[in-house]
Amino acid sequence: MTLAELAERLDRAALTAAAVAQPADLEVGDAYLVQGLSIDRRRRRGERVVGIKMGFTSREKMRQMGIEETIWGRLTDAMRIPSGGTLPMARHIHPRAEPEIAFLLGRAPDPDEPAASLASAVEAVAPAIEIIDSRYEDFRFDLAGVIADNASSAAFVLGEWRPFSTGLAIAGLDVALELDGRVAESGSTAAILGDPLLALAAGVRLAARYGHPLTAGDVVLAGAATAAVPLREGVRVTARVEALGPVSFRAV
Ligand code: OOG
Ligand code: MG
Repeated sequence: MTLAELAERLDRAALTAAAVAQPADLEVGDAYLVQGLSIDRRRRRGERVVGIKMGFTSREKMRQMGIEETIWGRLTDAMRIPSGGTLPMARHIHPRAEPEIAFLLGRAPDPDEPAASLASAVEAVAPAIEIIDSRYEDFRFDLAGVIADNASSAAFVLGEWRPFSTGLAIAGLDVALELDGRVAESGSTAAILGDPLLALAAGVRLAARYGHPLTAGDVVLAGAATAAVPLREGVRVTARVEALGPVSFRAV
């Protein structure tokens, strides 16, 4: 199978909510090419890339999925659910939700910039929920497989943006994910590579390395602070991040 054929297969799996088998013998560089090709298909349907999401930036996520390497995927405008909005379960295969924080870039970051100076590229931060939905059977994959599948990204919800210029401390904030008002997962933003700004630095560097330099206006999801929880129809999901507030959606 060519890389373009694999991209088409994964794109169709996402469109039809039908899982496919994992590719064999794929290399990481080729996997990012497949990811780019599948995003090109979305672009041709009118979607716009609005940022990136980081994956496997916390121990909890690495442990849950058995992958130890930080990855990234592209976010498009069509993946965004308004805060308080709904996620149609029928359009997904086996979706899961995880609590995150999001950065909004105020300027183009330099891939060689240290994390400390990258803070000045951040315009605002927000609490976020990412909905992941592997296009592979049983939600199982290896490193190259999940990269080709756009790091399982399916949808995301952003809470209220908070200006970052004040130098707001974002490492060590309590995080909780609630299902119908009951805490299902809890942790801290410190779980995200020790400091979510380090996840941003990794994203800036990795995306540039694979031909996707970030720019002003881009959104960056830092990666989940806790394990992801499976969704079921009707459930209301809320993430609460200390000092940043709540964000929620309902699965329908
Ligand atoms: C891959 C995506 C990981 C995160 O926040 O760590 C991710 C997956 O778990 O399916 O989004
Ligand atoms: Mg995530």
